[in-house]
Amino acid sequence: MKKIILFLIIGTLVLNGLSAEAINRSEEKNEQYDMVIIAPMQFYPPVQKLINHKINHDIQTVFKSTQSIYREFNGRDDAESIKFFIKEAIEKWDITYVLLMGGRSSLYPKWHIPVRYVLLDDDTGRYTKLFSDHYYSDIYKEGGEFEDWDSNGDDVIAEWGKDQMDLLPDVCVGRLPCRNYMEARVVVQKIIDYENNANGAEWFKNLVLIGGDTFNQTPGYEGEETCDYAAGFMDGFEKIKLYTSTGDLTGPEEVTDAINNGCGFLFTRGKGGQDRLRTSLPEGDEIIVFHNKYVKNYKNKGMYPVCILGECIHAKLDVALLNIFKFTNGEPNYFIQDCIYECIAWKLVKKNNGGAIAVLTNTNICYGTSGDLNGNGIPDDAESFGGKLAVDVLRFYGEENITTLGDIHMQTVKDYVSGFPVSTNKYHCKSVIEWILIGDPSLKIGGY
Ligand SMILES: [Ca+2]
Ligand SMILES: [Ca+2]
Ligand SMILES: [Ca+2]
Repeated sequence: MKKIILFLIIGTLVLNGLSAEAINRSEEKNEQYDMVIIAPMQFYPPVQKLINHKINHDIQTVFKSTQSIYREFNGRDDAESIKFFIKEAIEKWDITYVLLMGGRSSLYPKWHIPVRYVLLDDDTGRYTKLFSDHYYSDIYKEGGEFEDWDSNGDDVIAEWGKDQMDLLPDVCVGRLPCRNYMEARVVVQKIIDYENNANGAEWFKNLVLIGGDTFNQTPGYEGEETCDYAAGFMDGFEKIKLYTSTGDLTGPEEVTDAINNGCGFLFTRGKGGQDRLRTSLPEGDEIIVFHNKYVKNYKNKGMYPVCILGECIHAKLDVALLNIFKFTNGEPNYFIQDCIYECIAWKLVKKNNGGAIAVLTNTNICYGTSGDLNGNGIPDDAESFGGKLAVDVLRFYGEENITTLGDIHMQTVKDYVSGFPVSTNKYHCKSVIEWILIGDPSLKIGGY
């Protein structure tokens, strides 16, 4: 046993040494790249496999280890060092996509790749800060200066009411928040299988829509109305409507069946949860639609949907068992679920031989509305906040024919930032900074 452990340790050391050289060589090779993958050195073998696959499809891709970033760049913290590197990668290599490959490291509240916390209290009485990957996408202020999200220069980054943030994205960012080597291996294999095999497949043409009565206290089935509106952009897709009003959605079983039958997209609008998604039946009883405990039932090998989960907090990536110490120390933003409930978005993407290829969702509490008060025939829920961002994924795919996932995510953000007062209204600001892509931003939707 001792010998095996020794071998593994030595193996890692050798690997680290070799990879660093290989990376330096590959950096010198090209002048231009489409994508950079940022990951800790220990994920290098699956990253290299993904790079080979991407290059086969003419997405010129390069690896940059977090270790080398921290050596070469001198930000105020690790996140800023990574952002300095991304800026250089844009200017030196003209990159379009940044894949952050790394999340929490194991049980510890440490990060393979950190998130940026934003201090914004939305008065919902729950969270006074949230994290955002949009930080890595908003590289420049208007005029081209580096956007540090600390406009008042007090060294407190991203403080609502004090720091003005540009919020216009400059590069497409997606994250695969792998905690370990095994997770990295699984998600890389899923991406390769998907991009090589989804094209022309029957299952891809299925669009699953999941909704019910989001707000019992107001008339109408808000979730279903938003789903119907989103479905209107998807000509040529078979719409599979799992709605509570029709009796087609009564619990998690119908959702499991729909996933196992295969679908290209799965769109939901209901009530959120870190490890679950809920909606209501006509008589008002709440049902669970998704839950971590059902993910093991998804046996859709090779038929992985892009999931648009338009609810709260499905991408709460900062869960770690040892948050328990922060929790007991009275940190206002940690709750017991932040110690024990893995988030559903990552659970779906990292599932081996099943689940999702990517999830677009929110890292914190998001908002919804009801009815059509502005009388334009469009449900108001689909016109602002998380509802609009979710709907716009299908709009940019179905109507604008954008087929690369990161481009779509970036367009939804640009559209939101230009249409709403994100720098003066904290609810609009929060809506856009919490909207995250859990997946490969260069993913070719529907495969090659
Ligand atoms: Ca500041
Ligand atoms: Ca209602
Ligand atoms: Ca309306």
